[in-house]
Amino acid sequence: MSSADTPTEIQPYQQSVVYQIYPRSFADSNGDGVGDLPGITSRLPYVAKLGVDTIWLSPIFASPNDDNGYDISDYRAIMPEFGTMEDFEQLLETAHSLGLKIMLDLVVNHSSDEHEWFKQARSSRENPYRDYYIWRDPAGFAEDGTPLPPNNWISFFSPSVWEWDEHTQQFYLHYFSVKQPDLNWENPRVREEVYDIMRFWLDKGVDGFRMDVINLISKPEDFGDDPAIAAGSTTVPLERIANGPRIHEFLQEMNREVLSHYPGVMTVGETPGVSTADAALYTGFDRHEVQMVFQFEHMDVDASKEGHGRWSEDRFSLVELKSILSRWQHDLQGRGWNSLYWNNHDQPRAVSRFGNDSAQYRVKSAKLLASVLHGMQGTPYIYQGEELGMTNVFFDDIARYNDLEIHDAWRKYVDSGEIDPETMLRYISASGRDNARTPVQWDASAHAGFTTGTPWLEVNPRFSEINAQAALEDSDSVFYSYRDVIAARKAHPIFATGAYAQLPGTEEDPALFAYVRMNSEADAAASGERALLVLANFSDEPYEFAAAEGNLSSYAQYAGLKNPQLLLANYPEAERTEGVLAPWESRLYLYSL
Ligand code: TEU
Ligand code: CA
Repeated sequence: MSSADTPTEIQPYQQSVVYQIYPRSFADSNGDGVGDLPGITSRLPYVAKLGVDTIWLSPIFASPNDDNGYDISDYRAIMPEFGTMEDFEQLLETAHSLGLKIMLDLVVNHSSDEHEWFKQARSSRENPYRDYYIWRDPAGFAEDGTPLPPNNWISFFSPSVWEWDEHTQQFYLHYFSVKQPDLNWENPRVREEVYDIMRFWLDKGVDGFRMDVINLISKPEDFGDDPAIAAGSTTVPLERIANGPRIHEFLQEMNREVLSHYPGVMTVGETPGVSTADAALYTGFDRHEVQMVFQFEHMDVDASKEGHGRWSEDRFSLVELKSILSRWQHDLQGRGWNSLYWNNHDQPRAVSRFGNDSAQYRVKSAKLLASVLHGMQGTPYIYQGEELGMTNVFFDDIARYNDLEIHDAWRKYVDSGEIDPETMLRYISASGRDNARTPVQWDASAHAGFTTGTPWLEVNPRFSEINAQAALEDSDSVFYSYRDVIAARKAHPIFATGAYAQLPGTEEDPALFAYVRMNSEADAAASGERALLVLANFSDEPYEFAAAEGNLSSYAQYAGLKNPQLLLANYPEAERTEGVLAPWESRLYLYSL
């Protein structure tokens, strides 16, 4: 970006809005109960109607589906359940004809254990592919001869990050499941393989990549035991494994070797355990790494206080949420670029988590969340069904869940007696990943119109009320509010340029989220837009607020902001009260020159 006295040059990715599709759950075209590529293609006009310009497809590649495609066995092949390469080419062509770009999911921290590389690697210590993965000798042997893992680190999906390979008598490293061995990025041949895969897809015409846990690819130098785990912690030692010593070198190399040769390509790295200072390095405008990262701090606001990771049903604190998001806005302003998201395929549903999914407030609070997120600086990511206000689900039996993380947590906490089954089922319903993965609700027919067969994961029972057909027929639906906020972003450059600040004095307010986006003189002169004001009442009670009409006269620093134009509101004019924000009411004002 630029200095204060010249107008900001806005890059296309900074005005993009991305829609994430989880192919397994989006639309099934052939009745086998599993979403597929032709299903996606048939629904592209729906996505285009929303007004987004880019789609991120969660993995579509050959995979044994231990982690639903995040365990890839062939990076150049389409998962047979999803269709063929021709189906993909058709999808890409249709998307492009509708003005939609396609980003693929690049999952290269690990492969599947069924990838040919790993089959070779585990066949003998001398195999040329051995060094594609990370192998270690045991720390020793127990009295009964059991090999002891090289360290005590806990993985995301199973007790240890180490799995013993009987045949070659060494452990291999896996930060995720035992079927997701970590690739060895120290090996230049591995990096070349990855760059070749990227070129393969870019040459086919894809428009970008979302890079799975990309900040875990550079492994730490110190593989010593983790003291917190030794003292009883049961969570992944993220500080040790994230942002390793060669990470920036690797990303700059990837950029030099591949990305820089494809102008206009979009990139976002998924990066658990990044601070804003790290993010400024990953996304810094002059650093040539990635355009943006998915940070996780706001996903941790409602983490378990008992040390059970995500497994809890505690509500978040708005004060804490505001402080996190505001820090990210502030720290990346002019230095790097934010991604903005409330949910994805790994998170519970936004309206259930941050809003109120009761019949009374579901629609209002879903619309509020759209305005609050899209009003910030960054590139917004909408997760399929979010635009319908889809909600969390409750299944009364662990067997009805699919996600390996949920089943792993069940073994870890319920089978061990630490959490009782009823409580754990509530925790899963509040925070488990399958909340995001129930099929998209297209209409009120059987299985919500997702499939004519039996869906691989049950449909959320609220589908007769919450579905795309009903939303499209209702001009007051969540869908049209998303369409409006997306259109507003595209129409008004200030969404990209304005500097963010919470409205002074509201930081500690437990119900009100209020912020201003202020253009520099140069950006105001160039666009005619001076400021945005976003007001949102995150509560079931009315909120009295003098500035509710966009009247900021009591703030000296905003004295010049006059005659606000109400750009977005989630209550109709007849239901708006002066000086009061109704429950879950949000307003977004624009101040022009
Ligand atoms: O997620 C990585 C990650 O850090 C988490 O959000 C994680 O999945 C888990 O939910 C932590 O509790 C990425 C993918 O988005 C996820 O679907 C995969 O399972 C994971 O990597 C492994 O590829
Ligand atoms: Ca199918």
